[in-house]
Amino acid sequence: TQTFRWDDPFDMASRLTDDERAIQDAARSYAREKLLPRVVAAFRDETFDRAIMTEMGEMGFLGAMLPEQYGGSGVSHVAYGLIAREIEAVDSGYRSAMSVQSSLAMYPIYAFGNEEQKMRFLPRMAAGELIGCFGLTEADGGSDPASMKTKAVKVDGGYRLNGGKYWITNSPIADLAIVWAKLDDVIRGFIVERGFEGFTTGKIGDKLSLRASITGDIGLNDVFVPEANLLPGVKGLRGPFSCLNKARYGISWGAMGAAEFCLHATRDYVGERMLFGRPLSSRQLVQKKLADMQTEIFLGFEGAYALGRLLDTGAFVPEAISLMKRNNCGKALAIAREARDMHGGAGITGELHVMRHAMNLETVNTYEGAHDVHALILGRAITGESAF
Ligand code: TGC
Ligand code: FAD
Repeated sequence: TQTFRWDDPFDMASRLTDDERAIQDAARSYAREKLLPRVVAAFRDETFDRAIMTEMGEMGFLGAMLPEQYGGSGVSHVAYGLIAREIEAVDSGYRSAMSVQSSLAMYPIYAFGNEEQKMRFLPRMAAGELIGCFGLTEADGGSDPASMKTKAVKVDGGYRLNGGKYWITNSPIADLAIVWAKLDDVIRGFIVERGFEGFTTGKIGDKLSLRASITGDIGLNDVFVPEANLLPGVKGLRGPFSCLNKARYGISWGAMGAAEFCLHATRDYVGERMLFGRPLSSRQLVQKKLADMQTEIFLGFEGAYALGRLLDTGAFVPEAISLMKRNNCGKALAIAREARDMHGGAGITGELHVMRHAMNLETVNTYEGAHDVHALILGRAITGESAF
C-alpha cells in the first residue's frame, strides 16, 4: 500500500523516468544553492547577473529539448517542465531567462532556421555564451501581435528593418534578437545581431514585478539584416506562436513551482507561529487554506504533466496549452497572494519570499498571452466564435 504524501499526493515521482528525476534533482540543487542566495538582492536592486546564463548553460538547462548536435540534450517536455518548476520556485524572473533563451530564441532558429544558422548560433546559445531575446510585442498591440508595425523591406543582399519592440525580456543584454516583422504584409522572423547598425536596446526601469529579470525595448532604425539572417522556414503568425506554444507550456510548470514554494513556506510558517496559545497550523481556517493551495497546485502539476506527455507524442494542441497556462498562472497568483496573507506582516519582507512571488506572478499571468486572452482562445475553440 502507498502512503499519502502531502507534498506529492499523486506520486508523480514514480511516473518520471530516471533521466527526468536526475534533471529535476540537478535543477533543484542549482536553484537552491546558486539562485536562492542571490535573489533577494537582485530583486531589491533590479539587477540580473549575466553569469546566471553561463551557469545555466553549464548545467544543460538552455535549449535542453534540442538535439545534441545543436548543444541540447534531447530531453522530454516533462523534463523541460521540471527545470522550469525548480527554477521558478526561486524566482519567475530566473525562469524567464531560461525559457526565453530556450523556447523563444533557440527554438525558432532550430525549427525555422537553416543548417548554417543552427550551427552558427545554437551551440553557443546552449552554452550561455550568446544571449537571445524575442521581439514580438510592440507598444501599441501587446495582445494583438498581428497589428505589428515593424516592417522589413527587401534590399540588395538582405532586408532593411524599421520599427520597435517593447517589453522584451533580456533585450538590454542580448547578443541577438529574434525580431518578427512584416515583409510585404507577411510576418517573418529575422536574427538581428548586436552590432548591426541602427539596432538599439534600452532598459525598462521601475518595474514592481520580475525585478530580477531585465526587461527592455528594441529600436530598429534602418537596420540592414543580411539574407543569411532571415529565418527561411516559416511565414505568418505561426512562427512566433509556435515558439509561444513551448514557452507557455513551460510556464504552466514554472508558475506552479512558485506556488509550491509558497505552500511549503506557509506550512513552515504556520507550524511555528504561536497565536492565542496554539500554533496557527492547528486552526481550521488555516488548514482549509493549505488544503485549497495543495489541491490547486497538484491538479495543476498533473495537468502540466499530462500535457507534457502529449506534446512528446508530437501532438499539436495549442488550446490545451492555453488551458494550462491560464489555469496555472491564475491559480499560482491567487496562491501566492494567500500565502502572503497567511504570513501576516512578515509576509511583506523580502527574506520570506512570498510577496516577491506574488508580485512576479502578476507578470506571469499577463505575458505570453494574458489570462483573459487565453480564455478567449478557449472560448473560440468551444463555440467556434472569435470574441477577440
Ligand atoms: P489567429 O487567426 O488565431 O492565428 C493566426 C495564424 O497563426 C496560427 N496560430 C498558431 N500556430 C501555432 N501555434 C499557435 N498557438 C497558434 N495560434 C495561432 C493560426 O493557425 C494562423 O495561421 P494561418 O496560417 O492560418 O495564418 O490570429 P489572431 O491574430 O486572431 O490571434 C489572436 C490571439 C489573441 C490568439 C493571439 O494574437 C495571441 O495569442 N495573443 C497573445 C500575444 C502573446 O502571447 N504575446 C506573447 C509575447 S512574448 C512574451 O510574452 C514573452 S515573455 C517571456 C518571458 O519572459 O518568460
Ligand atoms: P494589452 O494587450 O493592452 O491588454 C490589457 C488587458 O486587456 C489585459 O487584461 C488583457 O487580458 C485584456 N484584453 C486584451 N484583449 C482583449 C479582448 N479582445 N477582450 C477582452 N480583454 C482583452 N513580449 C515579447 O514579445 N517578448 C518578451 O520577451 C516579453 N517579455 C515581457 C516581460 C515582461 C516583464 C512583461 C510585463 C511583458 C513581456 N512581454 C514580452 C509582453 C507581453 O507578452 C505583453 O505584455 C502581453 O502580451 C500583454 O500585452 P499588453 O501588455 O500590451 O496588454
